[in-house]
Amino acid sequence: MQRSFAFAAAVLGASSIGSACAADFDVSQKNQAFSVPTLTIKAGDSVTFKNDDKVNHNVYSVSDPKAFDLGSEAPGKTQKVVFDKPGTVEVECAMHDNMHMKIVVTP
Ligand SMILES: [Cu+2]
Repeated sequence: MQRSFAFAAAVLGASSIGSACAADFDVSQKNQAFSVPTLTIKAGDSVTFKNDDKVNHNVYSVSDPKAFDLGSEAPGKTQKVVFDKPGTVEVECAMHDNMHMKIVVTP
């Protein structure tokens, strides 16, 4: 067990070490705001972004540890993003300038 894990980690790289005990966190968008201003997670964890609003949102980030763009997301939709590198990820919405949150990814 121990040996096969070490082997897999060596072959697949650092991101697989994180995902071996990865957690998933929920962040929703409601009333044109993110449900939390800041979220601290570990490398390898994922965040499921849910549009709990009556309007579309377009969640994205241009931050170095994890740049992503979920595109225009309709009410009720969810999308999961894996954060495999440590660092601070500033998350925004392309449609609403006031929407902003921070995801701190620890090693
Ligand atoms: Cu929005």
